[in-house]
Amino acid sequence: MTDLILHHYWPSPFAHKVRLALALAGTSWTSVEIPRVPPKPLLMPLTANYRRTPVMQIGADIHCDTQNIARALAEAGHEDRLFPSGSRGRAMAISGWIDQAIAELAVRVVITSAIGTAPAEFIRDRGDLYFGPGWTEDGLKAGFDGVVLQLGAQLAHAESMLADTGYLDGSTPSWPDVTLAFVAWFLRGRWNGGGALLSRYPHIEKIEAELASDSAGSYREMTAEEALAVARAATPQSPRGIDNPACNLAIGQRVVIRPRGASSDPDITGQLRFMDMTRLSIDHESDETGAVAVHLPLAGYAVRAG
Ligand SMILES: N[C@@H](CCC(=O)N[C@@H](CS)C(=O)NCC(=O)O)C(=O)O
Repeated sequence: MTDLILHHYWPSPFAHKVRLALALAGTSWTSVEIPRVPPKPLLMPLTANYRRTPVMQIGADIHCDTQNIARALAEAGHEDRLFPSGSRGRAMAISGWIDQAIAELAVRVVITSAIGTAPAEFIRDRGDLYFGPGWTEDGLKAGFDGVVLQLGAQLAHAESMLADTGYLDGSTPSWPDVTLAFVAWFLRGRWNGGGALLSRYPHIEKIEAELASDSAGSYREMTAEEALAVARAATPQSPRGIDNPACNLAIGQRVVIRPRGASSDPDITGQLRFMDMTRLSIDHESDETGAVAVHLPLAGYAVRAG
């Protein structure tokens, strides 16, 4: 099978989500380390300017966003391990809720608690990315206690969902549990109040511990230059076409894509290649990569003619 090349950095929580999924899938993978803040000159030629972490490369097919990466892993033969209950839709919905409702608050807590210790450039970059225009360090600090209360409430909902089987979807670990486990890993590792908060949620801690047991899985390292050469030597294998009645765009049309909401993310641009009900793909070309296909989820991203 073609290599699963993960472009990531080890402290990245969303990358950890995918590392846990790779371990759950029991598959080997290839690690390319990328910078924590831009510039990312050896990544962004591959992604048509998507700057976030992680990115999964399969030859000349470039998968952005963890929800879309989970789908790519399922399509690469790991459906049974990631979505054992048979309902990928339900699993994606639960995972999406955890990303939006819990991870978002966890990021706010961790970044706020890092003010004064993390490099100012890092705080500025993440503030512009996550908190919208006009955010301030003082505003984050003033809201901190209230955010911790909200986070605790959302974790309590997740904890109660685990009461029956110990897992979020069925009776074995799956993609939604991976999502909860990455948030727990992030809170525990990066906020000194994380351990105390999590100790209120024994079912969540159990999932965290179970999935962490082999969290790096089996991987080898590759340089970013080698990964670009892999893309150059390959051609995209993903399909073309539109299978979405709400799509008013045509194949080959130039499109602009942005994460929903106000953020400093750069525009992602390319020619529309594919759209079904949950995925959007564009064709993109650069000297470094040749022709690649870049894939994103529709949920959470705004696309328009460009
Ligand atoms: N919705 C995205 C969120 C990814 C995300 O925000 N990742 C963080 C790192 S954990 C990020 O990109 N930070 C800025 C960067 O790495 O440049 C996903 O599920 O992949």
